[in-house]
Amino acid sequence: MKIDIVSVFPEYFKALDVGLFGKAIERGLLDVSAHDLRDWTHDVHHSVDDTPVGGGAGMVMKPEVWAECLDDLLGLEPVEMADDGSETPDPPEADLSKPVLIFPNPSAPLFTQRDATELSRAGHLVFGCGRYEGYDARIPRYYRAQGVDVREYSIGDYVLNGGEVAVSVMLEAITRLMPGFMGNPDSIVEESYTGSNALLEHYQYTKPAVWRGMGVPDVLTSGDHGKVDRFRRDEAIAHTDRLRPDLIERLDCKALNKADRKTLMALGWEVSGPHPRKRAD
Ligand code: 6GU
Repeated sequence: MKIDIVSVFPEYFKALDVGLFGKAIERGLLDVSAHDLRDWTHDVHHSVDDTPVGGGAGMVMKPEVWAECLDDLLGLEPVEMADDGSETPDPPEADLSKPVLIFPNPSAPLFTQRDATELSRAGHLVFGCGRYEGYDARIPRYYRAQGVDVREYSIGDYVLNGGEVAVSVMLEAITRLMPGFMGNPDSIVEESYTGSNALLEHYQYTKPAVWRGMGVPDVLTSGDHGKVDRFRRDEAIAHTDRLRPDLIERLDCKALNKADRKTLMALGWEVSGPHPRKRAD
C-alpha cells in the first residue's frame, strides 16, 4: 500500500517508524511518504492559510497550495470548473485500485472499523492534514468532481488542533487489517467492533491464578472450553450492555444464538425484532 501524507508538520510522522507499522515499512508492505505542504508554496512566507471569507476567527487553508500538492501526488492536471462541483454524485461503488483521498475533519462522519476494513484493501491512500480552522470546502468538492474517491472523517466527538493525530489513528486502524501485517491474524477476528457482531471484549487474565489475594473466575481454569466460551460471551454482552448499549441496539437478532438471547433478556432486552430493544419497564 502506498501512503502519502501531507501536513505542515511532516516530522510528526517520524513516530510511524516504530512498532509493527515500522516493521511493515521495512518489509515493503507499506510505502509511506510524509510531505511538507509548504513545499508547494511560491511566496516568501510559505503561507498556506488565509482569513475566512465572510469573516470570523481563525485562518482557513488555501485551496491553491493544496491543489498544486494534490495534483502532483494524484497525477492530475489542473481543470477550470464550469460549476461548483456540488452536484457530483458519490460513485455507487468504491474502486480501491484508484487512490483514495482522505481529509480528517471534526465536522465529518465518524471513522469506524467498517471504514478501516474497507480501506485496508486500497492500493494508495493520500491523507491531507488540515490545521487552523480547517480547509477551503472547495478542495474535497473539486477532487470529487475529478472522479477521485474523496473521504472526510472525524475520529471522535472532541476537537484536536489538526489532522495529524487523526491520520495516525486512522492509519493504524487501517494498516493492521492488511493481509500480512500482523504476526497472528487470528487475534484480529476476536476483537471489539469486528467479528460478526460488534461487542466489547470480555476481560482477560494471565497467571498467577491468585495475585495480591485476587483470583480469576473459576470457569477459566476448569478446562471446559465450551463453558469458557460461553462465560466470555456473556461477559462481553454484559460489558456492552453497561458501557455501550448503542452497540447492543445495532446487533442483528438473527445472528444471536439461544444462549445470547437468554443473556440479553436477563439484562432487560427484547430480542424478538430485527435488533434488540431495551424493555421499557
Ligand atoms: Cl479528524 N480533526 C480534528 N482537527 N479534530 C478532530 C478530528 C479530526 N476528529 C475529532 N476531532
